Amino acid sequence: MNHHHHHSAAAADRRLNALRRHLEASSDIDSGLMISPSPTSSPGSVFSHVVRAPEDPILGVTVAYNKDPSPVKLNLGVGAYRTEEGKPLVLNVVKKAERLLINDSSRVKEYLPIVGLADFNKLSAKLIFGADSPAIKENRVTTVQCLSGSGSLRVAGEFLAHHYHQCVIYIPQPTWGNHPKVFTLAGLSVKTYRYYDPTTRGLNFQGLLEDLGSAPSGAIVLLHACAHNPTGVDPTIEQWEHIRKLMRSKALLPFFDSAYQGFASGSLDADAQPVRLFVADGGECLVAQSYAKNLGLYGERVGALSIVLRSADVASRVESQLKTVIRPMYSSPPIHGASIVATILKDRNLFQEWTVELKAMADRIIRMRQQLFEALRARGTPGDWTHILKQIGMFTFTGLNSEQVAFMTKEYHVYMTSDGRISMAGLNTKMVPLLADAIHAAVMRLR
Ligand code: KET
Repeated sequence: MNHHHHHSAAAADRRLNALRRHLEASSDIDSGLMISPSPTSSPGSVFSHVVRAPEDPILGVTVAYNKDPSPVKLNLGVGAYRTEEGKPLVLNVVKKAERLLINDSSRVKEYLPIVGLADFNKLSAKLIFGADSPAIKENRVTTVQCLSGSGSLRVAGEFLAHHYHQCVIYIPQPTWGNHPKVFTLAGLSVKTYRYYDPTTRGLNFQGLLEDLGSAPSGAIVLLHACAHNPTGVDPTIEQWEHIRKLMRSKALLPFFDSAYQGFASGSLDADAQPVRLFVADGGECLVAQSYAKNLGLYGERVGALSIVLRSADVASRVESQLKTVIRPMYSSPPIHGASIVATILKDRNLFQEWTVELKAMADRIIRMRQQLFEALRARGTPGDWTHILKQIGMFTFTGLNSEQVAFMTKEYHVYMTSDGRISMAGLNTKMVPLLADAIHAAVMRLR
């Protein structure tokens, strides 16, 4: 048995055990939305022992919302942008790009290569690392098209589990609920580092430095590139620089999850600064990019995994191994969404139009923050709600507890995740009073 196979078998073993642990744990997770496991056994089925799994803590909120017959209801669960009219938004540039694609009679539906659309990959790297990035110029970056942000994280996880010397990955506490599941099933061993301080509703910078400082040398560290989910709390650029120095001194491997580029500040370049800081020192890192939010391409499942390496030679060998991860998983990625993105990114005018539409989405979210804050102040809701204004990106981490959330859902038909996170992108002016009433009542009743 060669080294590679031995390593794969160990990873597969870890995956199986992790899956077992996960399934055992999930039968007693209280997501507030869980449908109790049905004891009915259907004799005759080889699957009659299968126990009902709980709904996903985030996507399950939408399932519950859809079932609610109330004419007035509000879904602030999933991070998906809605207009002032409460409707999903297809960006104008996306419609334009799709029209161009349809009218181009030379286009075919052939399989893409395993790594996806070449133009899309090049342009995606440029978008996150910057047009004049030396790493790109020196061919030290490999980029592969993946199934949105989630698929990029999973492909990276599997690659790391097979080819990296350290299988421990540190994720922030708290983080996006899917992170621990994705990485555990990929074969990595998940640990957390302190990130959020509930008492200050800000960054626990000291705790973060201590935890990364005592992480084993070489450990992988998952970082939210901007607009941290669910807390809305990002390090300042000075704090990022501090984190970078610490991580490089301990050879910790940075792995950025970039699901909200442009949604934090409204500027694509500004939101990429933390990533570019780490690339500028010449060191290595990984980046998982999603176009779900910033181009509104949620269901098209379009994203990219980039790995920055020390040399072009290593980059090309790493890419060859990414292909061996992808081919048996889903063979090759879908063509439509990536073609939309490439069409927009390579055309100066379309790109410009995108930045305007993106800024408009970010600005509407900021207006919702102001309106919600004012509405709570007008009601005299007890507590300091300035964090609604201070937090960054799509979400407000309200500080409401799971009982208060359950109360708001039951009495006001306001849906959100049980950790108190609300998607500000799902809010609109008409619904602010309902949300403010619900929060006010929850705080008064269940303090
Ligand atoms: N990373 C982060 C931090 C993230 O919040 C999401 C999605 C993703 C990756 C993956 O998105 P994708 O659609 O695979 O590109 N978050 C929202 C949606 C979800 O949970 O699936 C959310 O937190 O509501």
